[in-house]
Amino acid sequence: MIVVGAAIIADGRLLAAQRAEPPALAGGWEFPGGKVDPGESDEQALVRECREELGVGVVLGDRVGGDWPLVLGGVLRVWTARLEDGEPRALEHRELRWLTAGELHDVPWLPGDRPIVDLLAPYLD
Ligand code: 9L3
Ligand code: MG
Repeated sequence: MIVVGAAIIADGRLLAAQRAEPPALAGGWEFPGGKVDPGESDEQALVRECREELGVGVVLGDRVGGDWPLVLGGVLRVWTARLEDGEPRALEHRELRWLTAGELHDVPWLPGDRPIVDLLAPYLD
């Protein structure tokens, strides 16, 4: 399973999203995104997921690292992103937070997402 996630950055802050489900992951924080569907590119899937989950259009930037293993199986692929239209809303998440560089570890990231967070500090200057 390939899962894609967006590190959305605006005004020097990173968007973190708190999962609402499944019970094993609820309460953990993640890069918004989801599974790549058959016939979709990774990038197409990520743009679609940001529209579905947050109600925004995004423009993708750099790939952040490679294939990051997920605890429940599969790999996570992450891109930086900037907002093209709309303001993110928690349409499927429990809560959203914009984190400054100094706040990056103030939320309990999902284990699969946590190692990626440190690679984003240079983008928040
Ligand atoms: N997952 C982990 N970190 C992320 C995302 C977007 C997803 N940043 C995990 C949680 C689920 C699986 O990948 O087990 C599929 O995600 P989704 O389609 O339920 O969002
Ligand atoms: Mg999702």
